[in-house]
Amino acid sequence: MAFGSCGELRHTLSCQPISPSCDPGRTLKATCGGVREFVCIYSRCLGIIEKRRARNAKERMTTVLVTGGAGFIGSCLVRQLIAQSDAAVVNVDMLTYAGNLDSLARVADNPRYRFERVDIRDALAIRRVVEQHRPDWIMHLAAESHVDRSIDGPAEFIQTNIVGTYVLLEEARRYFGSLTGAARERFRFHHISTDEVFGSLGENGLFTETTAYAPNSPYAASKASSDHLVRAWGHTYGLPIIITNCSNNYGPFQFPEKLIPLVILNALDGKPLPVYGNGSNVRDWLYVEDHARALREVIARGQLGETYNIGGHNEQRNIEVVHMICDVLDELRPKSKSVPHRSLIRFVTDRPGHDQRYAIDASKIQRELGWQPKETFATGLRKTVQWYLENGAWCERALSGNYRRERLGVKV
Ligand code: TDX
Repeated sequence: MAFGSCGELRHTLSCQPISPSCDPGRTLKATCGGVREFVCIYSRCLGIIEKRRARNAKERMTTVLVTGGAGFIGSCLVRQLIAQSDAAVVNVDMLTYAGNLDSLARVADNPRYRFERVDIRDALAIRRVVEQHRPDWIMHLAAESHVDRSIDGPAEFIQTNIVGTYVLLEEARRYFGSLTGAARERFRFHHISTDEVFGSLGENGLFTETTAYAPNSPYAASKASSDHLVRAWGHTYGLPIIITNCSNNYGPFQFPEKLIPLVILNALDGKPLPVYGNGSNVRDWLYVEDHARALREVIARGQLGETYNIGGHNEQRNIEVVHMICDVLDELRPKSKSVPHRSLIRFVTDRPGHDQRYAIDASKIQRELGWQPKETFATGLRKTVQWYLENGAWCERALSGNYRRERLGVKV
């Protein structure tokens, strides 16, 4: 055997003189003591090289920098990208109270996954990360996201959601300016936002991509501001941006300050289930895996400069959601035969400025990209309850910080 080089890979080639019938494309110059030429007799050789080339090109195309990848939606996106694509993923997360690396345990050892503990407001750190990993796509999910917390302390929301997005946009612009050719063509900055920027609906109507912004809470105002910044960086500087606005997400790994996980965990502990006001507020619930799938469609095939609404076609009153959770728990983990979980429900002081109804018209993403949710609310909710029942350790870790499931955002 001799050792030969065929350009890309080093192969062990069988010593064999070039034969006249040899396909010139497969003729490889190899030396054996510097005197003889050899042909690669491995017919798979070029095929392997081509496959590797294609895979490398594909991987180059899909190096994704995800901000907030240790959060609820971000971690779902990271898990999907690793499990269902060839992309390399760089997770940039500061690990605030809602960030949890346990949510990424199943991808942590994957060679295509990298974690960078960085604050998105730290321009130099972001610059270092971007220059080191040279992403093709930036998917920006890092945000403070709990309305009740934004009522108690809006400053963090201004800092992370507005200033953080500004810093990221500037670093993306700087990096984009250095790109040429195919890398420049490929680059995308995708801002993941919320339907709360549109304000509150009455009994009828749906939020479309052209609905005027009318944010009501400090949280919603901070997300609306960041949407505007992203749009302006696209319009003024030509940064290739896309924005998505999504309805309420639910599913595994959601921090238990939000309605669904809070109600599940309180019910399991026999604690009161707080329903704000009279429980008539409506939300449009989307299973988080469906959302992550939509994000992947949008960044891969969405129109530059466009916004896409993402929703679950699943409008429910809060009290109905709580009833459904109680019913699933009565079946899977009965409290007692005579005392159903519904007996724990308590109507409590309403949230200040509480938006009455959110509902998304998701026809644009369905029409243009063929996306629609797979999960119904009944199937998704059952999976979610089941997950919380089976993942006590994750829940304990999530509740091991300062948060004690206390009521937030009541005082104004
Ligand atoms: O204990 C509760 N009791 C209750 O009745 C909590 C935590 C909430 N609620 C109500 C308030 C809302 O009407 O349930 C509804 C859902 O509340 P949240 O889970 O806090 O979500 P919401 O305020 O609707 O905002 C969510 O959707 C849009 C997310 O938190 C945002 O991050 C997202 O952008």
